[in-house]
Amino acid sequence: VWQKFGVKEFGGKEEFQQEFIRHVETTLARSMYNCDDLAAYQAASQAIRDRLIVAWNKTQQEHTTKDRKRVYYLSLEFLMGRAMDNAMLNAGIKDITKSGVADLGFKIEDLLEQEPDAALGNGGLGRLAACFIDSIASTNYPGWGYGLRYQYGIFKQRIVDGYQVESPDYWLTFSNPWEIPRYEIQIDIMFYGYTRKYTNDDGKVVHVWEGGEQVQAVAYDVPVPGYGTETTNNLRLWASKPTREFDFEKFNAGDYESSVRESQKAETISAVLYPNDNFYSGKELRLKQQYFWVAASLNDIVRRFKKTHRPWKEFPDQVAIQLNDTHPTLAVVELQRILIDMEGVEWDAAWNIVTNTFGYTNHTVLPEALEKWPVPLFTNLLPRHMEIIYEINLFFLQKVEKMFPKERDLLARVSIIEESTPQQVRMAYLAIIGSHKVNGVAELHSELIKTTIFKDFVTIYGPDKFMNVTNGITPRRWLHQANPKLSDLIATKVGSYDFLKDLNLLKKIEPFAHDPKFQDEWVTIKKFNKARLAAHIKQSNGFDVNVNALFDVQVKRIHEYKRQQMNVFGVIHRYLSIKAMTEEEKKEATPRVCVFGGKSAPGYYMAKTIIKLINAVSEVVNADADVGDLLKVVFIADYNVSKAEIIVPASDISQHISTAGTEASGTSNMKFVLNGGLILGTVDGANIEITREVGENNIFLFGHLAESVEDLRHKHRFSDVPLDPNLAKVFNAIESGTFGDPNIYGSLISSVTGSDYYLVSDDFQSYLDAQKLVDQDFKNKDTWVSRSITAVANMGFFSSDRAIDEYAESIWNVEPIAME
Ligand code: 26V
Repeated sequence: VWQKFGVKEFGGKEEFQQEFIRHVETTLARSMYNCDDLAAYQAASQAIRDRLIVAWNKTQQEHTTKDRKRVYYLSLEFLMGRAMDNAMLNAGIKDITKSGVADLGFKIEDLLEQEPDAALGNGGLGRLAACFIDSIASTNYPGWGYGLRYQYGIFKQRIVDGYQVESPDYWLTFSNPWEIPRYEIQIDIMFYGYTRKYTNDDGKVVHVWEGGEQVQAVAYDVPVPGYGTETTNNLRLWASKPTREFDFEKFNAGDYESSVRESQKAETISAVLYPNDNFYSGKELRLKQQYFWVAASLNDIVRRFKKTHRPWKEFPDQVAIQLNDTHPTLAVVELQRILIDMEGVEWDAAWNIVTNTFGYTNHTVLPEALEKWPVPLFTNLLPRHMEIIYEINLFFLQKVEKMFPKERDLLARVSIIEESTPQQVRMAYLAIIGSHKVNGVAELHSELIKTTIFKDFVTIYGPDKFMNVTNGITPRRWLHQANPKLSDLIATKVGSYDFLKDLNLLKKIEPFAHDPKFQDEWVTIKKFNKARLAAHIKQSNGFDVNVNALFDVQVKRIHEYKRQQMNVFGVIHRYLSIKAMTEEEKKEATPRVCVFGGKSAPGYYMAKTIIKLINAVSEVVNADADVGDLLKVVFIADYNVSKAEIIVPASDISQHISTAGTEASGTSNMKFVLNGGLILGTVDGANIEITREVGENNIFLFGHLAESVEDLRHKHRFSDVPLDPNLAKVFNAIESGTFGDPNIYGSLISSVTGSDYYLVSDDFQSYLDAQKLVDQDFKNKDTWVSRSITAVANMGFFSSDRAIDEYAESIWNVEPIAME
């Protein structure tokens, strides 16, 4: 089946083997007698890479010749995971590679294990970017990703004495076969310095920016092969290097050491990914990263446009740029600067070009995640950009004043500059003003941004500028790669693997939801995947879990708004209930394995305390002979993309239990359901649309709705709200030392007994009720499996291919290019 759309340039198995051996002997300078799994992985990936490069070249040539509009996805994060399996699948060469290495004495699974994750992202936002570029290639859009080539990805997590301990993720130790360094593409980037203006011979005022520090951006290209298509797009990642003539003066003055030290500083710009998820901290190096990456990318895009010799006004007909959150918002200012300062375009004409080029995607309403840069820091680092921002703001506020002459407060509210001490640049406002479309990532979220954080902008621009594009996931990685057996079973009913390109074809399995044979096969696959996870748990955590138990999973970044604390309080409640059961009652109870995983931002005390509590509970519960198989608690360390590929297919239930209105979309919710797990969740983010698609009988919803959240918070602030009685019992157990030193958990408990900002107590009873229903329903195996099948059958909407089509149609105005 795969061979059908294999990359044409890739010959058969023998050719692959020849290439493999050649790479072992020449590229790696090893012999076949001295080739371990790591070397074999490297040789195999070199052989695959060669093919990708051929397809890549062909695609780029085709796109250049056809000269149609391209889309550029600017994201500071691309959480790609491993590349090899994906490259084989998308290029249609998995079978020949597999049997090719098998003949030579290697197991393909062992080779795949050798690859480190490309973990250049924190969580949902970064993984979404990875799914999106897969879909852009798979649906034949001419599109590039632009990001940073961090030397250190998201830190590695170990659990020591129950606590998270971070260590650096230096992922480039053995070089990276999936990137092509482009040493010839070097772009000078300026920082600091000062601005001047003068009047030129034509009487025009010209602005110049004399930078104080210069670094160089070097391009690294990562081919992005589409699935079942010849299209291979590009992900261009920038690395910072010292400029050629770094600090010549010092060098010549004989101060060699400090000269080298200075030059090394340049490399720190792209050295490390900031490990915060949904939290902003105004570090200068972070702003430097943003400008470095934005300036390099725009320079590249503009250079490509200029080669076509079109007039500037056609720029938006050739170029669409999507801003993944506010992190690349400086691109708005940089493009305006290029046009007016470097290219001599008039302000208004330039601004038209800019606003027609950009689209902005918002990914969070959490106030602590919104970027605001202090004006003094900004002015020092990017003096000319600050001037341009003032100008943009002035024109914008003049327009608003004209439209709403009597509303003085409005001007202060929507100004890009917040009048605090010090003043702050509100990046989201700048992104809105500089874009022609603004979108949220799920229906509820897109409504919320219109009625809360961006309300005034809806008044000013009207509602059409604001829209929704619900997130999606790539079925290639999240179904076929992660769960090949389920994909194969589905293919027997769909009649082909076409559902991997048109996910709505999943509908064809719905008639088999009650078919006993199909159900049996479905259950067998789920068991297999649970056994695979159980083996992983045995290896990493050292104990056995019962594969017949209900696997209940919550894996995601640890954050109070995602409410892992509510989950672990629920686990404690379950533990206390089991302790109080008679032997008869125990026989009736549903055994559970509660799986947790996720990283806390290194400086997030409360999230770290939650991790400690989960591990403390795990230790006590798992060692308690009274409990036996009825409850096991597992914290899987270092949750990442490749672990998700093992964990996601193994869930019976997964939890997506954020306080209503706080999780913009969530995307792992989609992954779990696509793999036959059901959701226990709140009425939040994409859970709402998942419910609509799969039917409310096939999801366990609970908790207060977003519209009640404000009132509830108000009540907590201004009156004594009694603590939920079951939660009180849980807190008593913690405070009496059941899980070790209770002092450790003091602040966690008082965050709930106090203002309970995330409404843990308010939702707790409803949560327990939903959990009880899950326990009961899981006993009825027939209905459970038919619900699982029905849910999967209705997940077509959540393909990232659909999301990309929506962006292409309503924001980018780009069309697919068929390869000839
Ligand atoms: C990210 C970062 C990264 C490090 C430095 C500071 C900082 C500040 C803010 C943010 C914003 C992160 C927003 C985010 O990750 N949102 C998630 O986006 C997912 C994809 O749309 C969505 O599924 C999740 O619900 C949402 O939380």
